[in-house]
Amino acid sequence: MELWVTEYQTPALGFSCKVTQTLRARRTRFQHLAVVETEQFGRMLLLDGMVQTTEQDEWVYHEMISLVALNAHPHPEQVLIIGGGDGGTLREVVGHPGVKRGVLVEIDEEVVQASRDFFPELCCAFSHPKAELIIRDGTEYVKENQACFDIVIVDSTEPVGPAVKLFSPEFYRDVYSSLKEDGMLVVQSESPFFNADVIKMAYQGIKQSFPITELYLASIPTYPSGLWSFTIGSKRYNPVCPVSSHHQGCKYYNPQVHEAAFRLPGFVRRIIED
Ligand code: AG3
Repeated sequence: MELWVTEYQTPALGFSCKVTQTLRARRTRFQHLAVVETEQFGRMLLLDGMVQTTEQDEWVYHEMISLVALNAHPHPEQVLIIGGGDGGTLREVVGHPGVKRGVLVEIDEEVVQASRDFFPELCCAFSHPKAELIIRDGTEYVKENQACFDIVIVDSTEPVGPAVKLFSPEFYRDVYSSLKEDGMLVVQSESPFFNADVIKMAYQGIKQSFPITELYLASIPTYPSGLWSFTIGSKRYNPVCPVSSHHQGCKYYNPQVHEAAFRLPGFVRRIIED
């Protein structure tokens, strides 16, 4: 019998992968978690039926959510990641030579456990000497930690379930306060084809607190529409800048991609300009 897993990316569109093995499928305290082995993309982590990461294309997202800000900031020493319990973003952060400490605050420890059990390429980050793992609600953590981070990365799920708060102007204000005076925030802000409302919400919310707000894009085959966006809020440094960057070992990110990622097609520009 053939088994397929389908993410309903819109009410009228499904993205399906052939499954060779179901490795975990259970409800955690916060969400439904599944890990399946797919023929096309290797192991895949899904939360509430939405693809979070796969062995075959995780590097695009994890490089692009981390390295743009890490290379635009002149001294990215203290970095906080909210969400990202699979460890992929943490791996990029602690692998950056300028970083002294990468703190990951994840609400659902079962995501971390799934990564430890099934994604060796991601969970290797947890044992890195610069890494610190905290199981907690990130919104509380940022309120209690003022003016101490150079970069905050929000590696959240979609704005449903535990992640709703992570897309609010109040949360962006708290992140602003948790950053040093020249700090930067990066969030994953969904697909311009299917989630223009989320992009608008993130962009406008960040703009209320940060003097510099910029959107950039990357191509991720397993996410809805394949075209994904990230939004940066910056207190001082303009991320749209030439970088002589750290990119050894990268498969997607390099200095040219850094500059190109901020060049937006007309329909994307209009989402943030309206
Ligand atoms: N977090 C963003 C995943 C969003 C995917 N959305 C979807 N499949 N509808 C990924 C976490 C990886 N560290």
